[in-house]
Amino acid sequence: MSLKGKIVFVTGASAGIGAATALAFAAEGSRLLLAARRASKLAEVAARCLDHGAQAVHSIDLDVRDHRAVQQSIDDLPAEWSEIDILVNNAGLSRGLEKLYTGKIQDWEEMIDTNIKGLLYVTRAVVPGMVVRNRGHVINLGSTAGEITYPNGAVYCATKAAERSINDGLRQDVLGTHVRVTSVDPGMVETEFSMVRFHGDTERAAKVYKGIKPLTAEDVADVIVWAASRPAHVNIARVLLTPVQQANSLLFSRDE
Ligand code: NDP
Ligand code: 8X3
Repeated sequence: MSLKGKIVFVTGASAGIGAATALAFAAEGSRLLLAARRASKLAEVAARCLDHGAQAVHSIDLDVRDHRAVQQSIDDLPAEWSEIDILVNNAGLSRGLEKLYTGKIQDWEEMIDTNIKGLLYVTRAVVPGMVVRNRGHVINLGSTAGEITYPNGAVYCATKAAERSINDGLRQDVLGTHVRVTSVDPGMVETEFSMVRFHGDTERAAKVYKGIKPLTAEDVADVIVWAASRPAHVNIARVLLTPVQQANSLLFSRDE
């Protein structure tokens, strides 16, 4: 299926997987609707998308945790941007890596509000239009963390397990329409993710990837574009991808 001219809405497009996904769709000649909180980073990605071949780019300064702002920004879209073809529900984060009984409630709330509630708010605002038009594709970012919970990560893993349920539930709820629903579930990807998790502790973040060649954001973007470009009658339900040195969220083979 050609992605040329399709309107692709990517949340969390200012960095990492979201930015790489925007660039990958740009190279297909799509029209990019980009959202994140850091407007200056988003502007840089928008400019690069145009250089990469995007037909057009429209950026929205948006915090997905604010459900009124999410609905308003979809309602306020200029007419030429309102018929979203593909939604990439990518905005997300982890905060902290510690035992549940010592975890910080603020960290939990940020993860739950962003990864679960934010994803729901954006889905709720965008999917009704897809159902009315009887076409569209929602691609959610899951994780190996949603499959197998790892120590000290219970709340982040729970948010990704929730993503999995929401992904499967939405696919059932749009049955009878031509809307497609996919979860792309990566293992370890080197992005700003660990820096955000450890609140800017670069040394701790670097240790996560020690002795491993992690996935790149581009590897994940590649899978997202692949899922979106299958023929219209094909729905990819879920793709699980890891670095070759990772078997699942618990088992790694690190170089000495
Ligand atoms: P990054 O930290 O590099 O990027 C996260 C993106 O999400 C940023 O663009 C950030 O933008 C945006 N974001 C965070 N909070 C909000 C918010 N409240 N509203 C709007 N945008 C927000 O991480 P990744 O690219 O690695 O992560 C992207 C997704 O992939 C996440 O859902 C993550 O859980 C998932 N994932 C990541 C893996 C990894 O190992 N890196 C593996 C498996 C899944 P801004 O700060 O400008 O708002
Ligand atoms: C991100 C991958 O293993 O750091 O979802 O949780 S992991």
